[in-house]
Amino acid sequence: MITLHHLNNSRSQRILWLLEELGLEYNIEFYERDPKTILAPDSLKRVHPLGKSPIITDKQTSITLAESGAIIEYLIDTYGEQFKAPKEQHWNNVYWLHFAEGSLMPPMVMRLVFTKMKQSPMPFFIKPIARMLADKVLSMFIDPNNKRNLEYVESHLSQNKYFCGDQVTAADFQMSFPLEASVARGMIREDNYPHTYEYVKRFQARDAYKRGLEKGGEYDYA
Ligand SMILES: N[C@@H](CCC(=O)N[C@@H](CS)C(=O)NCC(=O)O)C(=O)O
Repeated sequence: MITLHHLNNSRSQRILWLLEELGLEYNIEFYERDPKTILAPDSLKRVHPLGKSPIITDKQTSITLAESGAIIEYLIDTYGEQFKAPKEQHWNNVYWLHFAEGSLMPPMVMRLVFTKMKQSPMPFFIKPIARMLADKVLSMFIDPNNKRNLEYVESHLSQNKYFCGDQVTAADFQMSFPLEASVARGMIREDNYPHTYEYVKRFQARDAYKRGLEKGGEYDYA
């Protein structure tokens, strides 16, 4: 039996969607973020030393695995023949699978951190300096990188229904989180990235995705 260690409002939603697509029997262990720090509870460190979600354990193969990309590869490799990319799409699938956490997520997380920094409480005489520094990093580095990444995704999705053509593959599960989070935050809209926006609506309309959403509880990005 597979157990998914699931944190509210997290990348773990990707795995729920995949588990539902695979039609596997599984348990969910729920973990709640600390409302102040938004960090995961320490109990997650008992499952894996880094204490980040998602993590799966699979009794059948005695494996405990973290990193959503690795989990997606494991599940598809072990149980999901139907989601394996066709041979000619293999490297395309590998590329987008890595792009999600390797290139797309970092400047998105930085945007969140620097935007939060501007709003956090601090002595009044530091506020203008902190704000100026944050704005400079945002405008010089973070925003241009996010824009370039999203334009690249948009151009790919203007020609492809899913990341590897007509078929859902590992790349789609992995790309779903940063893209739907960007829709929820207003970075991706119908008027600026129409194909990416449509793509997000397309996978969110799948029955398995909806079932995963129902089972996972609190998730602000759908
Ligand atoms: N690259 C990892 C990132 C894992 C990660 O940072 N998970 C976040 C949730 S989206 C987490 O557990 N945050 C809580 C914490 O850092 O305490 C993956 O793709 O699984």
